[in-house]
Amino acid sequence: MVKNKLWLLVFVLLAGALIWGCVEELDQGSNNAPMVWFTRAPDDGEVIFANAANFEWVATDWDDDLGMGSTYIQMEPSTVTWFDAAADSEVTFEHPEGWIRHYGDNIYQVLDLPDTTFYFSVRVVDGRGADSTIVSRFFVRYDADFPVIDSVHCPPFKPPNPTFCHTYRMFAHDVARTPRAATPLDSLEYSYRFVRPAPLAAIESEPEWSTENWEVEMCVDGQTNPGEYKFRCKVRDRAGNTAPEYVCKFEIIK
Ligand SMILES: [Ca+2]
Ligand SMILES: [Ca+2]
Repeated sequence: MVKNKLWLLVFVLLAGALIWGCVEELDQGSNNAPMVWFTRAPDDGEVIFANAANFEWVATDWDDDLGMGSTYIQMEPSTVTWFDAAADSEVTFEHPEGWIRHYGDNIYQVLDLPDTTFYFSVRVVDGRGADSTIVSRFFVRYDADFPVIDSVHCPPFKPPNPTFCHTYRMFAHDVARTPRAATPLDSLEYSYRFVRPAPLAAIESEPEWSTENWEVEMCVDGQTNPGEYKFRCKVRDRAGNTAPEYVCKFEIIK
């Protein structure tokens, strides 16, 4: 019992010392800077294929003095002049320059972004002047256009032999608002489906999308399985835009 009381006394003394220490620190003007982080924003160094970006952030402070504080945002660069090939004219993106006081909810949206590297910053200042800044650096490569399939190397509609192997090759290129936003040739992804007469099952690309899928060999035993064969293929860019399906077919009549 005496031992328990002793422990309680030690605990009370320690807790008291701790609280006293904290109070003293506050009296001496110690202040924690706010903690700020994005809950929605492009990841650092992320390439976005949209021409708009959305930001959302959380700010908190151990000292609970954000109520008297203020928030600022900054977009860099704030002015960009670029050539819009689709509109055949120069266009200027403009955002208010420098740190802008931001009121209300911790959300912000920027629209009509050109294909440039941007830095979006949020600076939160607490009621006693301590501040924290977070930055999202991202690359805009706006692309809403699907790639173009230039040609597919198909066998003739009436193959000379009923049994043969054929290598399908797909040739495509991408288009976008600016050349730098278009997907490079070697990054285009292809998918195919070779449909054969029943009871044969269709052969599908595996994985469904791959840069390797642009070339594939298919073998046909038309002696055993005559009928119509269809090769259906698709191509997509890195923004996920998919070209209309291209189909080539041939027929083996028994
Ligand atoms: Ca603080
Ligand atoms: Ca594209």
